[in-house]
Amino acid sequence: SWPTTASRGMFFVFEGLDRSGKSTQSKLLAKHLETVGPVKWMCFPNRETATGMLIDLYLRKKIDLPDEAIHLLFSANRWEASRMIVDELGRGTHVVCDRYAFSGVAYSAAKGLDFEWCRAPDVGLPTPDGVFYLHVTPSEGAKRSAFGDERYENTAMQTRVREEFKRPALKERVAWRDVDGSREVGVIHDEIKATVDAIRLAEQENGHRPIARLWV
Ligand code: FDM
Ligand code: MG
Repeated sequence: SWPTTASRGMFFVFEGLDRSGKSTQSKLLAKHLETVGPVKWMCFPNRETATGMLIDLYLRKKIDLPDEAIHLLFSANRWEASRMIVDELGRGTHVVCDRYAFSGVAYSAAKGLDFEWCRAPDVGLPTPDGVFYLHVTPSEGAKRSAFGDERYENTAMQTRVREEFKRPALKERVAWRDVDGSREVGVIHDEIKATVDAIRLAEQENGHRPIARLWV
């Protein structure tokens, strides 16, 4: 595990398909946590970094890359931020993240890459204290705004990704919670807020566990 101080920030991740509400809910949680202390909101891919610029070109279909190569770039994009995440948590800042390694594995495995091969490069990243998987039924998803024209934004791909997100190996030693994302924004937020506050209280009472490494 990573070295940490006695009191550290908590690390929460939002996962799900495109248009599942991750962005809205992660920002609402960040706002809620700001009432108790400093918060850092982040998203993956971070398109601003060196690897992120290539990822952005790939997603906007300006460049092509082999499935293996883009998979490793997505993972590298997280490793670029890993030290910063650990440092922020160590400083007592809560970190809220829109997508993480779980999207990395689910989207690449959905393209046909071997699941364990996909998981390997992300093994050892900082583990979240809670993952909220927002799920919406395909019919609810269809009611939401139309897909954009980035790569992966089509029904066939989303259907395959949904199946990959069900794999138990994705959730091994991970505090994973399925959240019904078909409900009203405020209802979903209240449920997540209650869970997060319970996790924070338990940590305060039992002492903070060190930040574990993902899938180790
Ligand atoms: N995506 C995202 C991946 O394929 N692998 C990853 O590791 C991550 C973090 O990139 F289709 C996909 C998921 C999505 C696309 O993400 C861009 P946003 O959240 O829609 O910007
Ligand atoms: Mg998208």
